[in-house]
Parts: sequence; structure tokens; C-alpha cells
Amino acid sequence: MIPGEADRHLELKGTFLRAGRLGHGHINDTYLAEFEGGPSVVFQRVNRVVFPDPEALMANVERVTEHLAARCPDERRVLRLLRARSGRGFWRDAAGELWRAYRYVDGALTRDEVGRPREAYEAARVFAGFLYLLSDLPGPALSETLPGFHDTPARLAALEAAAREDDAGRSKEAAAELAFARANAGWAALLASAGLPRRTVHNDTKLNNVLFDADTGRGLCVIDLDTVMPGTALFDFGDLVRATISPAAEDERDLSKVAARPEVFEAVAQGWRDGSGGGPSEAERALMPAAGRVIAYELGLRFLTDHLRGDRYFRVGRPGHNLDRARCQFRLAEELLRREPDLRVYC
Ligand code: GN1
Ligand code: MG
Repeated sequence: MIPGEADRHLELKGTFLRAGRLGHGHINDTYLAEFEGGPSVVFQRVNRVVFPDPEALMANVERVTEHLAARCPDERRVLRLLRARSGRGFWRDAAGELWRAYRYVDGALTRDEVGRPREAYEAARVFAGFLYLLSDLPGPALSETLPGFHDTPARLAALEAAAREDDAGRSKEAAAELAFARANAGWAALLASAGLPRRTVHNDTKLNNVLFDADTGRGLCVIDLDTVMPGTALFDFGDLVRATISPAAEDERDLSKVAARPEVFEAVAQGWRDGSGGGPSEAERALMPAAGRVIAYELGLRFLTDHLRGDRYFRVGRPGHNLDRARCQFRLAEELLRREPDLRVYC
């Protein structure tokens, strides 16, 4: 069946062949559908627990994709949102679920971890280029669909509330992780209180949110536009560092595999410089080595909070998955601190 009853809402070319799950995202449900005699299409059901106002989110995505398409005519470099017969970039199925469709980018692949520094360079170049293309998005500012998304102090406060309320009865077994979060509370304000300029950023620059050209290995296209909204460039840079610098998976249980590789940091910093229209400001540059640690810590807080709340936000694949993820991010934050003297910004 075509996901989301899409044939009732969209003009689709060709005859439907098959559809299957796509990607490793933690939030939405994503499917790839293939058509005989027509282009492949990516369908997504938007997670309504995570996004309380999906229509505001889609208004952001419509503006962003239109702006990018006007700036960059290459079909494989920017995401193309398909318009429903209603003229909007989404529709609702009979169950009231909100769906959208993107043109599938052929000949591309995603990665979950960085093998060679070059891959990190390419991801950084493409994400920095994305911010650059959006730097002249006409006003007003995009809606803050998830307020305080990278407000690390607020994330810490949310963890404290979850620990106190202890809905799922898991606070006791997470005592060591809670202690880590509290012991490093001083990290929370590092980016949040730096007074960096707010602009349109991606806010979720994990490695598998960028497509690579399968033939050349070059970075191609930024995907997952759900959190594109106001923020600071260092949220994106920091998230990119935390997502690329370790050879271990985000949910690795063997914490001895978690490491901060200075050569990958250097590649990310170079890609960031080369992709943006001008290097970072002095204030940004000074905080670049710490940014990955703050975002790793923040993401650890979020995974731990979700574990304590009974896994309501991030999709889990096994019991204790969010706790494993939290442990891994906290270890990464520690490693990033330990290697910080070796993290050099050559730009
Ligand atoms: C989620 O949707 P996905 O999997 O690209 C999350 C990010 C986290 C990431 C961690 C809207 O991203 O903030 O950094 O998981 N997205 C949202 O893997 O919360
Ligand atoms: Mg994603």
C-alpha cells in the first residue's frame, strides 16, 4: 500500500511498485516508495507526540524548501517537498496523522558514523552551506516549533523534574548518570549564555541528516528539516562534532570504544569554514572546541530524561536503550573535555 493514502492526496507519476522503511531516525516514520515509470518518493508520518504543532512545523518546512530551491537549482542538493492537491506540503490520513512527501535523491547514501576525516569534512561543508543559504531567508523568523530545543539549562531542569517524578520507577538504577549530570551542571550555560547571535539554523546536524553522493563520496544534501528554526551556529557545529568525532555508535554499550578524534575535529572545523560564506566570529571560534561537549552532554540529559519518563520521545529498539544512549553521550562529553587541548580550529 502507498504510505499515508498518498495516492488520494498527491499527483504521483508511474505505477506503485513497493514501499519499505527508510533510515534510522528516532522520531518520525519514514518510508521509501518506488514507482514504475516515475521517481521514487520518501513519505514521512510526522510524530505528533514530539511535534505538538505539526502545521507550524510544515509552514517552516515549506518556506525553507522554497527558499533553498530558489537559491540552488540542482535537484540533488536541496530537498524537494511535494505539494499535495490542496497546495500545501502535507496532508492528513483518515486517522488524522500528518504526512508529507519528498522527492527521493537517487544515488545517495547516509552514514551513522564517520570512518575517515574526509567524511566529517564533507558533512560539515554541506551543513555550513545550508546555514549560508538560509542566511537571507526573508522574514519573519521561523516558528520555534520546539521551544528551547538547545536550551541546555532547561534540559537539565527537565531531567531533575523527571528524576523527582520518577514516572517509570527508574531513577534509582540511573543514580550514577544523574550524579554525572549534576556534577557537570556548569557545562549547561556555556553555549546558552554566550550571547551568540541567533539566526536560522538546522538544530539537528547529526551525521545521518546529510546525504553523500554514492559515487564520489561528496556531501550532497541536508535532510530532516523539522528543527530548522532560530538558534546559534554553534548548536549546529557542536552537534556535528558530537555526531562525528567518535568511531562508536551513538548507543554503543562498550564505552571503551567512545573516543574524541582530534583529526576529525580538525576536518569538521575546516569543512565548516569552507562551506560557510566567511569563517566563524572570534566569539564563536573561542567556543568551538567546547561546543561538542555541551551538545553531547545536552543529548545525554535528553536521553536520560526520556529513559526516566518511560521512553516516550525517542524510538527505542531494546530495553534500556535510552539509558545506554545517555551513558554513551556522557562518556563522549568526558572524552571531549579530556582531548580539548588537542582540538584545534584552523580557521
Ligand atoms: C533525533 O530525528 P533524528 O533521529 O534525526 C532528535 C535530535 C537528536 C537525535 C539523536 C526532533 O534526531 O535532536 O540529536 O535524535 N530530533 C528531535 O540521535 O528531537
Ligand atoms: Mg534524522
